[in-house]
Amino acid sequence: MPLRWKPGPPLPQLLLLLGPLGHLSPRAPVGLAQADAAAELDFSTERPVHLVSPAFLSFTIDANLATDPRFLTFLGSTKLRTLARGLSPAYLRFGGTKTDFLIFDPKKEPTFEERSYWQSQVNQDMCESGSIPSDVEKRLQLEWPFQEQLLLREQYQKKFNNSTYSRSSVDMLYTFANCSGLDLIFGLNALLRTADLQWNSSNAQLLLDYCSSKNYNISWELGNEPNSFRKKAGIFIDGLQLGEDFVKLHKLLAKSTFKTVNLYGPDIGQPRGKTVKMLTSFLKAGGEVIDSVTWHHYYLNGRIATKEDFLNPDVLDTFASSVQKIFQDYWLSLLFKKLVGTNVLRASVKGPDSRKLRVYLHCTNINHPRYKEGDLTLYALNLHNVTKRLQLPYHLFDKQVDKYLVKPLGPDGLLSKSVQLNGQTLKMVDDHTLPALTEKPLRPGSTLGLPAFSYGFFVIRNAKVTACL
Ligand SMILES: *[C@@H]1O[C@H](CO)[C@@H](O)[C@H](O)[C@H]1NC(C)=O
Ligand SMILES: *[C@@H]1O[C@H](CO)[C@@H](O)[C@H](O)[C@H]1NC(C)=O
Ligand SMILES: *[C@@H]1O[C@H](CO)[C@@H](O)[C@H](O)[C@H]1NC(C)=O
Ligand SMILES: CC(=O)N[C@H]1CO[C@H](CO)[C@@H](O)[C@@H]1O
Repeated sequence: MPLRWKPGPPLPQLLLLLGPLGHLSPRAPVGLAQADAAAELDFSTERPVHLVSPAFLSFTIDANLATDPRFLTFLGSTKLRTLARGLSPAYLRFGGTKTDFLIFDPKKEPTFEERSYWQSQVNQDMCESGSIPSDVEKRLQLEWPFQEQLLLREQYQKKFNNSTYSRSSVDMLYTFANCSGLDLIFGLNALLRTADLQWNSSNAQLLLDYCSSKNYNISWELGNEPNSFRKKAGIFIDGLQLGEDFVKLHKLLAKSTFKTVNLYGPDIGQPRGKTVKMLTSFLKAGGEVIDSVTWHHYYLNGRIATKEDFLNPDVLDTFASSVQKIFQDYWLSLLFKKLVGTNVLRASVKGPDSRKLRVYLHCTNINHPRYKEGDLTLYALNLHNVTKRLQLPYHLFDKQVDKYLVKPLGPDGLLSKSVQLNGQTLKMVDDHTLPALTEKPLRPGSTLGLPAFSYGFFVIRNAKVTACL
């Protein structure tokens, strides 16, 4: 199954991207004023249409965090690890534009910040004891906005400088992944080239040797959005060449302790036009050696979003940076992980509301203690600017349904820094503890109300759906 990085479950991002346009007033009456009838749902639950990986909804740490490796020390934060652990099982991809501008330097010394992190390890258990000394963390946090400016400037000017990272940086990243229950995927620099434009693998070899010596189980990629290498670095690499480079990397892996790890690629940008041609020729030369085809999908230009949503690019640009800052799509992702199982079923909305009322149906994740085999999880996004109601198919009409409705808190609407679940604000209990995600049981026979621009999960209990047994 192909891995698709950006979307995870597609909707958390989408909800955020609607931000500047949707105004959800928390005090508005929840739709009962609307006279229109509930939209009828149509489920086909005879058999799953797809099986997704339990790691569906995975995430990336942008490789630009290593531009100045001092900031990798953030990965020692207990709070961040607790948040990340909540989303396990998942892949953690370390990648992005900077992938092709990072060089491993095994002789480089750890930074002061990294050293103070490792020194804080008082006992043998890497995952229990470590955390950044708080003065170091505070100082890095103060300095981060300047670093962010620098990174944004690089992106804006499309001029990327090479940076080096040390063994300590690799340890930092691996420890974060391992202690958070995540499978690390590391993107190798594909812009290191010989005079005749073949991939120069010598730096990758150094990194593989180091990771082998530490017994690190890592999967690999080579390059990020190679279709725009010309724009980023003035070098054009065609699909065939890139395919051959992957074959070379595959050989290096086969010779190392990494025989069983995975290789993913080619991480092209939006698959259209010339980029599709590149993918086709890449697959001819390198298709045999990769475990999954990867490409990047951006909701910013999404097909699902309506024209009106994306009319103003300026708004979207500012919004993208806000999204980076807030990280609130986290809670949706957490709900998704806890409630949604791997079997995908077909669901649709009957009638004219269907395009803007997006519904998805899965078997429920039965790792959740409240639910059992045969239960269904419906999740739905209302893109309408008024409340909509959904009506379950007739045969499920009398089932008990648990609602998990997610709404932003306060006047900032979808840009709010806080999220409410069923009216309760979600926040960490302490650095080690995520809040309980408490359901609201609905009366059997109720319609499922979704306020304007809101997102809801509905677990249909005792549905006894055979495909989920
Ligand atoms: C590959 O890169 C290394 C390190 O920069 C360099 O020493 C070596 O000569 C390069 N090999 C080729 C064939 O260009
Ligand atoms: C390495 O990680 C992969 C998941 O990415 C897993 O399937 C595999 O079993 C692991 N190998 C070892 C030797 O732990
Ligand atoms: C809701 O959207 C419709 C078009 O879909 C528009 O005519 C109407 O003015 C909008 N109402 C509000 C309150 O934004
Ligand atoms: C190097 C490595 O894989 N370290 C640890 C990662 O985490 C698992 C359990 O969570 C350990 O068994 C590994 O030793």
